[in-house]
Amino acid sequence: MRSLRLSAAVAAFVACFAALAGPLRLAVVSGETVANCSNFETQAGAQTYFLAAGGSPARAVGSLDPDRDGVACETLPRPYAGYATIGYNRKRGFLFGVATMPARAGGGYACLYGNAAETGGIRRVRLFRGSPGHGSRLAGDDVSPAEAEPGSGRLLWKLDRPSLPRGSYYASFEGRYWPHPGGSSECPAFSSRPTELPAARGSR
Ligand SMILES: [Ca+2]
Repeated sequence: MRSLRLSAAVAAFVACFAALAGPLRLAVVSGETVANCSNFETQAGAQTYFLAAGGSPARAVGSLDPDRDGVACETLPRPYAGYATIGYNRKRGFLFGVATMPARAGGGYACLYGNAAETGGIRRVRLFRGSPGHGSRLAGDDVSPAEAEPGSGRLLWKLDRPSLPRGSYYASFEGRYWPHPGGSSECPAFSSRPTELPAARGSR
């Protein structure tokens, strides 16, 4: 099992998302903090920690993602969050991305459907330039709906953008319709990690 130090940045990030993560218990072994799924009460809480710690299909972060699909602790209960990416096809001038959603223990995948308007609608994406909390939304950026692939548990989206300045961008998947006041959503909003994208041809 790999281990990692709980950096100040990760600790701050986890504190900010304490409501999502629920009580967090991380075992400390010889001064190092070990991440495993038993430390978390919800899948979304584990996913939040996983991303803050630099998790990806190439980095499992302790034992949070042994199957290396970028989704942490699929066996934990709701709420659920996925692993999202964003990219830019400079030659053809379009933004694109995919979100891998948690597999349910009983079969199928969590949170492929649902948006702020409809519980049964497909997830919607909004695109931002900058960093989360400080990003500016791209004009005309709604990709509604994203395409859900129930067989693979993925959400796909694509947006033509022939003009694009170089910069850091991220995709944010809208949370599902809140079922009742004060209730908890099974599918809260989640975002890709901000990713540096090249400028479009002829742009800077
Ligand atoms: Ca996984």
